[in-house]
Amino acid sequence: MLDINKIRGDFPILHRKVNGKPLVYFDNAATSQTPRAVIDSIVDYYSNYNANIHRGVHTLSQEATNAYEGARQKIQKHFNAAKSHEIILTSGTTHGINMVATGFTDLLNADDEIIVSALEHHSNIVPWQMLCEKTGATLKVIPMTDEGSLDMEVYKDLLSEKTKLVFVNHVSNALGTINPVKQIIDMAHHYGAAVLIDGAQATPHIKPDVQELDCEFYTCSAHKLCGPTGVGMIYGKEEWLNKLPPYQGGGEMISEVTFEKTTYADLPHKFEAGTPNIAGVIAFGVALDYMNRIGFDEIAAYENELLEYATEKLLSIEGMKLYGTVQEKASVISFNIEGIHPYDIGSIVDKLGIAVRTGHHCAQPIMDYYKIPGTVRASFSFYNTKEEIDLFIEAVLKAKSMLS
Ligand code: 7TS
Repeated sequence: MLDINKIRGDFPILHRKVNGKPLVYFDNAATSQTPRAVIDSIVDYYSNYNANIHRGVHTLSQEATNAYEGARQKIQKHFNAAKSHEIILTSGTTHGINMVATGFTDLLNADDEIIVSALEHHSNIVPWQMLCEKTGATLKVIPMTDEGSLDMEVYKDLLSEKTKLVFVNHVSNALGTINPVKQIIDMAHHYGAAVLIDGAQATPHIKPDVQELDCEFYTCSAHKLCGPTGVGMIYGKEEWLNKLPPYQGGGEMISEVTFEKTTYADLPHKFEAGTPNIAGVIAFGVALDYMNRIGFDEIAAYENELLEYATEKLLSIEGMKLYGTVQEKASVISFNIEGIHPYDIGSIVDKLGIAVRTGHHCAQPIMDYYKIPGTVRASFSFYNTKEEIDLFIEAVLKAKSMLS
């Protein structure tokens, strides 16, 4: 059992008011809120040991380097990567996907095929379309079903000796569907294809084991799991990170530079050109510590309770249409009320202090499938409560009566 009151006490922002009402924050799939321990770690860094890393003999630089590399080890442990240099620190999921997509430019040819799913965020679609434009390779799409799951029969048929890469999200940001990634990975490996898993939405709810999954790449953003914005990681199997060229050239990623030839640094530095977000990476490690202290099993069980509670209450509203109705779901609810634009609901509930996201959620193909402009999306975290869901339901009913 989680002590929600104690947990809520860790998050300063949860005590503010919005439009004169206590904040109810249900936009966790966009970004999660930040506990005091994470905020303190950033203040501590800039107050006490702000210095550039990996290059100074002086004490501050050594302290900053130790804290930064210590965070990498925490991330390695959290995801159960075999080696710490298989963890590349990035600015977020988008960065990680682009690093791999750009790196594959020289590894694909015009006869090759790569496979995406219909449930992706734009950041796991557009970089691959750009890769196909450059290489002439073909992008194939695993279709979705009405319930918001992937059509695995079609996936089976799409795979062939031509398939070089498969990239899917672990959890859909727009619908909350938890995809059968282990099965997707095993099926791709049967044809020798590499797999990238976009873990941006899974990592706040699930503790993935990259060795057990056996994926080639797994990427996520710190800001969705209680860390700061502008930081993330991509795990890559060592042999694959060695195959890919560096993403950016610059300081830190070299072994030796002359005007005739530059040789690159070993992993992970080959992919970490320039001064990184040092405070952010350290804070990412603190955020993982914080969430692990609470426990991912406990988080998932509690969020599931919130999901079931909210689903039942929402379904009792006349004209309610939920999108994403599979059993295996993270705590994300997407919905519309017949005859009402999602934006109007979002605006009215905001006046009542409640933050939800409205629109296409950067997943336009899903909206096109349902032939809708967007949805209202409420996404819950372990610091939310059933009382907040009651306030939300009241607010939605109020919006409905004002708009219909
Ligand atoms: N992949 C998925 C599945 C996502 O949900 C997001 C962000 C990204 C990638 C990109 O992450 P970033 O940290 O690099 O921006 N999703 C959302 C969302 O659902 N609402 O706002 C951002």
